[in-house]
Order: sequence, then C-alpha cells, then structure tokens
Amino acid sequence: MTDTIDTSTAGDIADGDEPDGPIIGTPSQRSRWQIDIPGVGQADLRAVKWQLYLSLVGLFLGLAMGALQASDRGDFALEEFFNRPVNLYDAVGLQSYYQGLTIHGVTLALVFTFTFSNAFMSLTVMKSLKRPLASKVLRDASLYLAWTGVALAAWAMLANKATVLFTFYTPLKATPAFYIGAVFLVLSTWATLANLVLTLRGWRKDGHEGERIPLLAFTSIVTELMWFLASIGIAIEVLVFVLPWSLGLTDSIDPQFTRILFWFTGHPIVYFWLLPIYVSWYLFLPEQAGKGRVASDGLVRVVFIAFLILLPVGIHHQFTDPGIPFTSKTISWMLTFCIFFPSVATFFSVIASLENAGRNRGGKGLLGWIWKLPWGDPSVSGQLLAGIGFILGGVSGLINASYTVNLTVHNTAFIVGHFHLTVGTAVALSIMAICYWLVPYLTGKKLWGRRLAVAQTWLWITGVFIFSRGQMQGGIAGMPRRTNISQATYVDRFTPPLDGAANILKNWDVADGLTAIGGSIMFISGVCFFIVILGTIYSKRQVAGVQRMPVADEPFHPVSQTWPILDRLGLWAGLATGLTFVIYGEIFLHYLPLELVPGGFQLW
Ligand code: HAS
Ligand code: CU
Repeated sequence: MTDTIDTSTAGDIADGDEPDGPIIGTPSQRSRWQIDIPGVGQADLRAVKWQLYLSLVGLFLGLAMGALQASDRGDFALEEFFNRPVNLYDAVGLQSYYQGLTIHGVTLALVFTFTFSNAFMSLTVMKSLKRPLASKVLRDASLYLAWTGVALAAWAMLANKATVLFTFYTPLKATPAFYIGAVFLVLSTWATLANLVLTLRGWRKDGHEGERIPLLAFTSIVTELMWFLASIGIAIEVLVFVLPWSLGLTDSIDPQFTRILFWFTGHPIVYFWLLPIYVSWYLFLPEQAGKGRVASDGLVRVVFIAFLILLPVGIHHQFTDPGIPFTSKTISWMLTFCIFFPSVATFFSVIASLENAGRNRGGKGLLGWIWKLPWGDPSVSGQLLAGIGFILGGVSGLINASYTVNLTVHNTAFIVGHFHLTVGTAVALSIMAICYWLVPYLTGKKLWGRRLAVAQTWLWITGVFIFSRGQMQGGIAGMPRRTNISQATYVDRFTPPLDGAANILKNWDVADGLTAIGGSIMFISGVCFFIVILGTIYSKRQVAGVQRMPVADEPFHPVSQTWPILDRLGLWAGLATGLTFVIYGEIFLHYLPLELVPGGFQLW
C-alpha cells in the first residue's frame, strides 16, 4: 500500500491553502518535509493535531489523579513513614477522593479516548482514501465542540460541582455544565463520523463506484459507525432525562432506568476505545515490526462487523441490578461470550502478522522470531507490551462475563484490575506507543528521547501488572471498588495475614500496597511519556523528506478473495439495530412505566 508521491508542488503553496498535491509543513520546512496523503493541507493537519493534543491533556489530568489515588492506597505506609496522616488531595486543593476519581474517569475514559479517535480515525481515512476530509465545517466543528465540551466539564469537575464519577449514576446530580460538556464531546465524535462518511461518499463519486472500500478506511468507519449506534443510549439518557433534571426543568428521575440507558452505551463504549487500537495492531504494527502482512482481509472485516452487530450486551454490567428480567441477563452473558471471539481471532491473526514480520527480519524456529522484532522501537515495544497486557485483560473479561462468578467480583476492586489491563493498557499504552510515530509525523520533528520512550513502555507494563495484581487480589478478598479505602471504617477480617508479616501487613494491606506501588510506577511511566512527547514537539531536529504512515502491505488473503457483502455497511448497521431492538425491547417491556423519585444528591 505504498503511494506514489508527487512532490513537485512542494514549496509553492501559501499558508491556509488547500492544495491538490501533497504538501505540508511551515513555509520554511516545506521543501524538506511532507506527509504522504495527497491534498491534505495545513488546516487539516492542524485539526488532527489539536484533537490529539486535547487527548493528551486528558491523559495528563487523568494520570495526575491516578497518582493521588495510588497515594490513598499507600496511605498506611505513608502514615507510618511520616508519622502523621498525609492527605495529598488537600494539598492540591481537591475536596475529596471522589472528586479526584471523577476527574480520573472522565478525562481518561471519555476525553483521552474520544479525541484520540477523532484524530486517528480522521487521519487513517484520509490516508486510506488518499484525500482530505470532505467537509471543512464538520472538521472544525468536531474540534471546537471537543475543546468547548472538555472545558465545560473540566470546570464543573474542578469546581467540585460534578463529583458523580464517570458513570454519573442518578440520583447523584451534577451541575448542567458537566452534562452539556459531555453532550458537546459526543457531538464532536458524531461530527467526525459524518465527515468520514461524506469522505467515503466523495471517494466513491470520484471514480470508485463499485470498488471495495480499502481495508484501512473500512475498519475506521465501522469503528465510528458502531460508536454512533452505541451512543444513542447515553444521548437519550442525558438529553431526555438527566440534563432537564439538572437544569431544574423536571424534578424527578428514575435511577434504574437511566442506569440501563447508561450501560446500553457503557458497554460498547469500551470497543470504541479498543477498535482504533485494533486498526493499529492489524494494519500498522505488522509493518512497523518488519513489513509483516495482514493475514486476511476478509477476517479483519468480519471482526469489525462482529463488534458492530454484537452491540447490545450492556446488561453484563447489571447482573446484580433489580428490575431487569433474568432472561435478558442470560442472553447478555451468552452474547458476551460471542463478543469474546472477534478478539480471539485478532489475537491469532495479529500474532501471525508479527511472526511474518519477525521472520522477515531473520527470526528462526518456533519462537525465535519474537526476539527479532524491533523491541528497540518504542512504538513497537509499546504496542507489543500492550497486547501482552490485553491477554490477561481479556481473560479477566471472561471471568466478569460468567454470570455466577460475576456475583463474586462485581463492584469489587477485581473489576478495576480488569479494566486497567484493557483500557488502561491495551488502549492507553498503545495510544502512547502510536504517539511515538504520530507526533513526529504530525509535527515534522524527530522523536526525542527514544531510549527513554522504550523504558517508558516497560515501566508501564511492569506498573500495571503489579497494580492489577493488587486490585484483583483485593477484589477477591472482598475489597469494594470506588471506595476511599484509606478512610474506610471496616477492613477485611477474613483473609489470613501473610506468614511472618502478621504484625506489619494485615487484611487488605497487601492489595493496597501493590496497588500503590504499581500505580506509582504507572505515573512515573506517564511522566516519562510526556517528557518524550514535549521533548519531540519542542525539539529543533526536523525530519526531511516525505513522512510515511506505516501501513501494512496487501494481506495474504487479499480483498479479491472476500465476499463483497462484507462492505454493505447499511446491512450490518441494520442487523445491529434489529438485535438491539429485540434485546432492549424485552427489557423495556418488562421495566416500564418509569419509577420516578424526587430530588437528587450532591454527596461530596
Ligand atoms: Fe470489560 C467491565 C467483560 C473487554 C473495559 N470492562 C469493564 C469495565 C471497563 C471495561 C472499563 O462481562 C468497568 C466499567 C465500570 O466502570 O463498571 N470486557 C469483558 C469481556 C471483554 C472485555 C468479555 N473491557 C474490555 C475492553 C475494555 C474493557 C476491551 C476497554 C478497552 N468487562 C466485562 C464485564 C464487565 C466488564 C462482564 C462488568 C463487570 C462488572 O461486574 O461490573 C472481551 O472483549 C475481552 C476479549 C479479549 C481477548 C484478548 C485478545 C488478546 C489480544 C492480544 C494480542 C497480542 C499481541 C501481542 C498483539 C480475547 C488481541 C503479541 C506480542 C508478542 C510479543 C508476540
Ligand atoms: Cu462490557
């Protein structure tokens, strides 16, 4: 998939113009630095860059809160060391653990991930269809909506007017600015999707009628389409129920019904975080790892379509909730087991591409290719380690999904262990690793601090393994999640203390200690990431020539061997909608009418 680049127009385009040929960089850089997407101008690139920077602002805030949470878990040790209680929340002017936890969840789960998708999916579609985004208005609208939304929600959270955690379960009530901010952020993702669809349509009209959608564009657009359908639950929740209630237009709310709407979106949202990473693992990582090829075009399409169709499994977050028929819970765990499979297929398929890459680099024997992979490239090492972390994340997902086992782990720290291996590693570490090629690509600067970047990826995986081990063990010993454990007046009285450590480490202390140590290592890793990225952005070392996106070559089983029906996006979206109606139809039929309760709470 290498493009032939016409560089002849470089140098004669004025700032702000949208040239027909490939052109990028400030005037002084133009003769030397270009990107490999025809027709993409300064303004397009700027929009992608500022979406990405917003994503990194989200990451930074989230990491800072994570450090505070780690300090809370390490409270018992800090107190021992300093001989007095230590409260870092007070020190930085936050009112409570829960205020910090809200900022942590929102900035990481919503801001970091959504705006990364806006940036990355726009770029991959432009690359794949070899043209800029169709609508400049939608492109800019998406950017401004995202920044405005984040500013509103951030103000609300920092002012402690929205300490409702990222799930904003009612009757916890936040100030309207928080919900309006969230609406803007979701609208920014919709604007991006609309633009990608228009771009695809433009590509078709431009002499590509009847052609297969290139794989990179296909996967990116299915990701966004899946999210659009998924987000309808939260859109109804906020616009019809929660926002009017927060504005004082209505005075009562149905907590359980808004929860069902939340999890309608809250499950597939995790695949909106994951699928941009799958785009990278399938189509970028093998190329970066040594010109590995994708195993099968058709398989990748089927995997993405499966994520689209198997959208309505949100009830697996509500196995313990009242008001939901048991049949729906049963269907949900069965479908959750089904949605495990596209990831298993990804596991085998991506590793096959990596093996191909390792063998291209001279790897021999059953496992010898692994050591031949370019572990010294931080973008590769980060994504490989993220994949390794995800294996455990996936397995723990299956534990959660098993109805009876879920009754043991639900609402315990075990779940926190699970999702730091999935979103906190497969996604977060991969995004950081992708930034190691993406930021140089977008800024025309050479990556600064390459070795530090490699160390950063190892630090992250080390930290998260310790952290998740702590949380999972704590969860199995009954430690609740979302709880200011250092202030809890109860402790685990059942788990026997460690031999020989009885007087020092008791109850949940081991779990807390591992969480604190792992979380602190993750924070240090995050700081290293920002040092590398800022070092790169402000570096004086510019790259020369055409910057190429590392997209993998033609799959072994090419598109010519796959069914054309796979490209019928409308059909698959229709099937997803149909299945959703059947599953949620049954729930709503049993549930309605609403059980409204007056008032609302601001607890912390
Ligand atoms: Fe989950 C709860 C089930 C995947 C995130 N999940 C959560 C929550 C979050 C979350 C945030 O059924 C908590 C929400 C809250 O606040 O309450 N989850 C699953 C299942 C999967 C799964 C079955 N989760 C994810 C992903 C997430 C995520 C992905 C974020 C991105 N999860 C649950 C359930 C709950 C839950 C229940 C509710 C629990 C409760 O009681 O509250 C599956 O999709 C997982 C499939 C994954 C695999 C792994 C494949 C491995 C691959 C790696 C390849 C390796 C490479 C490296 C490339 C089958 C693809 C190779 C390296 C070399 C060196 C060769
Ligand atoms: Cu889920």
